[in-house]
Amino acid sequence: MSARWAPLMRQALEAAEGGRYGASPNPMVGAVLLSREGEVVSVGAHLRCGGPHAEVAALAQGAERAVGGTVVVTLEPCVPSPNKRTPPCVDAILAAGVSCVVIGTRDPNPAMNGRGVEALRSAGVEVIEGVEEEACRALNRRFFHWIATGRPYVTLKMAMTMDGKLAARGGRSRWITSEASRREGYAMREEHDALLVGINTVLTDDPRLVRHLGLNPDPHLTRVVLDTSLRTPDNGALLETDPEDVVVFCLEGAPVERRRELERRGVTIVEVGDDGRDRCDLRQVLRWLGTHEVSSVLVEGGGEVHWSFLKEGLAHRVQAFVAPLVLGGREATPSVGGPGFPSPQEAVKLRFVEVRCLEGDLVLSAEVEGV
Ligand code: AOF
Ligand code: ZN
Repeated sequence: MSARWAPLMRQALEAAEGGRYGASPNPMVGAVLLSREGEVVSVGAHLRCGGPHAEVAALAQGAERAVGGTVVVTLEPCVPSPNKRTPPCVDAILAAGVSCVVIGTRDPNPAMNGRGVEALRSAGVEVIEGVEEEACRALNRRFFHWIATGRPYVTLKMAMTMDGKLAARGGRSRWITSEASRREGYAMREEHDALLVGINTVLTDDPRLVRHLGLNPDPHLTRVVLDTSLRTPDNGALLETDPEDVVVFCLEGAPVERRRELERRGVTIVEVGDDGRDRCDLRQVLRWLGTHEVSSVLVEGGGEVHWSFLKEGLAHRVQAFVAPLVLGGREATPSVGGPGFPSPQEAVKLRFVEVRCLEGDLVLSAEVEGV
């Protein structure tokens, strides 16, 4: 039974990719509409948060052939809920006279979870569930995590030498990896809701942290700095463009006049508790971001920040761009700093999910185990 639907679900999954850069914090969703005779009528995707959902996009292109037809969709169709931006898909499916809906996975959003399936069945629509379920869940790993925990999914991005250094003694890091690696790193920015760095990175690199590839229809990107005592300079590159997209987390007792100055520039300052080591409590940071529609965060260093996320079990994925260089040096910046773990048994365990060559560099992607 499911064998018949699997290729169509894969087609819907492919269509869902259209939302990779624009759908967030909504999930990526794809849908295929089949006529009563089983022919593919149209394909739709949820391309942009606030735009039409995948099912609605597919129906809009072939409503006249939808009667008695089938919708194959990667995620359970949505039902009415108070905070929604668009009309519910279940209503559109019923209005179109579709008689069967094939679903990849249920929507973990508590406003939906199972209600879409129930609403369709009680209206007499046949519902087939669980086709290519694993792939449909994997597609929206970040959304699933955010909806379930209220905290964003965290990816650490590191550009390092083969001996694991982010910068040479003295702090110089431009450029370790190839242009292709850097471009791929910029593309990662376009598919995350926020970028995060530590104050040391701001002070050493003076980064702009902007999106400039134009892949995401929304040029605005929340840029986050962990800055316990508000040392973020107000004449740096970070505040040159869209300072109102910048959020700086600090500790209680940070200088009031610095706070006023940054707020005057439009920066949001959020005070959080300390983590016991005079650093910002990352759980509070992530909770704040999660409640402000940030479903995914790309952490771009430095080494101390990477350590904090890994040590606290708050990083989910690590992506390393490894250049064929050796910097060496006891004082060079390690990709992960902090005091380190005392033994390999206590180390953070990863699982490699991809290894690639990219213009002379290696790209290593790993998932953190047990988070
Ligand atoms: C679907 N098809 O293509 C998507 C769904 O604010 P709204 O109206 O865009 O609704 C957002 C919620 O709808 C989102 O949190 C998720 O539960 C669901 N996403 N559902 O039937 C789609 N993107
Ligand atoms: Zn919907």
